[in-house]
Amino acid sequence: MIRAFFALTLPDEVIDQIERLQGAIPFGRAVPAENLHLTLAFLGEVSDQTLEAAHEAAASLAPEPFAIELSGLQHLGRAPGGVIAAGVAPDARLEALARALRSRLNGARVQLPRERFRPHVTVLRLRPGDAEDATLARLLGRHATFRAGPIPVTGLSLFRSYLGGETARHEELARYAFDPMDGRDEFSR
Ligand code: 2AM
Repeated sequence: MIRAFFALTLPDEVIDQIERLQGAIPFGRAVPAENLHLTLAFLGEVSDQTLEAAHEAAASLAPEPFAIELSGLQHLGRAPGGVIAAGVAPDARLEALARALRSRLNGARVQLPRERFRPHVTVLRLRPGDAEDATLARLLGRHATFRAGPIPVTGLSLFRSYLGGETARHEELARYAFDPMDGRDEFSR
């Protein structure tokens, strides 16, 4: 089985801005630069066959390129302790892209966890007890004006995630460029 997800990648300038932000937060484990991404759809553990169906579904998307911006910080609670994530300035085109991808995946019978799309870029992971509620609230307040971008959305990527060790390793399996001039990379694994 293959653990996989679709995500947007970030330009170097935005990664630099996030690294500066990570440096200013005195707790939590910073997500390494090469792992920073914006998840559009998490597939979970899937078979080769399902991954192929997901690939076909994503390859059929052809929206116009657009750009988004990161805005503010949030505390999101999936894992114990939760994560600190940069939020995304509301953008209807991003919502539409995530909806279109999810709907094509559904159409291809690729099951997704029933999670609402909440665009964010995870920047730090916390362990329970890393920071008290009041400390977290102060941190989010202090960085409410955090902005980074623009992030050109000219394509999306399919990643494989290898767990184990302190941090997961992500491998880009395919890139789907929206601009026909960019060409499309072949799906390889
Ligand atoms: P996130 O931390 O930015 O939310 C690979 O596991 C990636 O898929 C993670 O970096 C995570 O991105 C995203 N993801 C979304 N839903 C998930 C879930 N239910 N479980 C694990 N990862 C999920």
